[in-house]
Amino acid sequence: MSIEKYEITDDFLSLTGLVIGSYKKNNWSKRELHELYDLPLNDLLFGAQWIHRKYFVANEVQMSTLLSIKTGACPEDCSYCPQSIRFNTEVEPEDLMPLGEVIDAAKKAKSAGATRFCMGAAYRGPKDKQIKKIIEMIKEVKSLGLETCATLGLLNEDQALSLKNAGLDYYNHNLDTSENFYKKIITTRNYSDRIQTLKNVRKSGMKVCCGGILGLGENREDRVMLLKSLANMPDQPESVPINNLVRSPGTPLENEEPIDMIEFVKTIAIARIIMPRSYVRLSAGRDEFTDEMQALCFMAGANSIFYGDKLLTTRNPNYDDDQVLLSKLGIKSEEKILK
Ligand code: SAM
Ligand code: DTB
Ligand code: SF4
Repeated sequence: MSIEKYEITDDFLSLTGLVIGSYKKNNWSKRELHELYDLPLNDLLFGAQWIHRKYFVANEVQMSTLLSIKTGACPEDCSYCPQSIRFNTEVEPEDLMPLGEVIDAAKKAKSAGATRFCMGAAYRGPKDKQIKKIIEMIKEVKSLGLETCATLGLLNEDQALSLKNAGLDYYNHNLDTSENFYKKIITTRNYSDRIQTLKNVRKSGMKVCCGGILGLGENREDRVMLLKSLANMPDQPESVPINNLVRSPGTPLENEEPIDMIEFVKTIAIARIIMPRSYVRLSAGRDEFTDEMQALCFMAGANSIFYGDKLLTTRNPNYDDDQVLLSKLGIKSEEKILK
C-alpha cells in the first residue's frame, strides 16, 4: 500500500475507515492495525494529519494539569509505578490532601493556561469516605471554571454515579497494555476489572479518558491489541493518553529498554487515525523527549498534553519550556470558556 503524491488511495481510505465515512468504526482487526504499522512513516503521518484536520482545529492542543491528591503506599503491584508500597522507591507517602491545597494548585494551573485539572490518587479503588472528600474537591475545582478529571482506581457503579453527580467531567482509567501482556505487569487485579470500571464510568455519563503505556517491554502485537481494545469500545474514549514509561528507580521496570521513538510516533498516528474524534494525549515521559520528537508526535495527531512541572510524582517539562516549544511550533492552547 502506498500514498502517491498528494492523492490518498482508495486502499488507504478504506483501511482508515474513511470510505465508510464513519468515525464510529469499532471493528478494527488485528490485521488492519498491523498494516497501518507497516505503512511507510510519511504515509502514516500524512493520513494522521489529514484525519486530524478533518475532525479538529489544526495547531491547537488541550492542556491538562495533574495533581497527586493522595500519594504512595498503594497496595497494588503495577510494575511501572513508583507509588506501589511493594517497591522501594523515592516516593514519600502522603494522605489525602486538604481541600485548600487542592484549590490553590487548581488556581495556579488555571492561571498558567490549563483548561482541565486532573486529580490522581494512589488507591486500588477509593472508599466511600474518601469519595465524599473528593466530591468537595471536584465541586471547588469546577467552580473555578476548569474541566475536572480524576483517576482513583477501580470504581463501582454507585461511586461512578456520585462522582458524575458532583460534576466530574472525565474519569481516567487506563488499559495500560494488551490483555495478554497485562498479566506480566500487574498481578493484583485483572483486565476485566479495568473493563468493568470503564463500563461503570461510561454508564454514569462521565467522559472516558483511557489509554496506555508504551515501553513496558511489550511487543508490537501488544500495542496492536491495546489500540484494538481502545478503538473497538462501544463508544471510543473521548481522551486517549499515550504514556511513555517513566523508568522510576526502585520499580521492577527501572532498567527497561526505552521504546523506539519511531514506533512511539507510529502508535500516536494510528491512535489518531482509528479514534478520529478522540483527544490523543502525549502524556507521561515527555520530559525525556527532544523538541523534535514532540514535534513529530504533534504531527502524528497528538493534540493534548500534561502541562505543569510535575506529573503525579515524577518530572514533566516546566511551564516556561513548554510555552517556548509550543510557540516555536506555532501551536496554541485550545481555548475553552467554561461557565
Ligand atoms: N491508582 C489509580 C490507578 O492505577 O488507576 C490512579 C493513578 S495511576 C498512577 C494512573 C495511571 O498512571 C496508570 O494507569 C498508568 O497508566 C500511569 N502511570 C503510572 N506510573 C507510570 C509510569 N511510571 N510511567 C508512565 N505511566 C505511568
Ligand atoms: C495517565 O495516563 N498518565 C498520568 C495520568 N493518566 C494520571 C499519570 C502519569 C504518572 C507518571 C508517573 C508519576 O508521576 O508518578
Ligand atoms: Fe497503585 Fe495506580 Fe500505581 Fe497501580 S498505578 S500501584 S494502582 S497508584
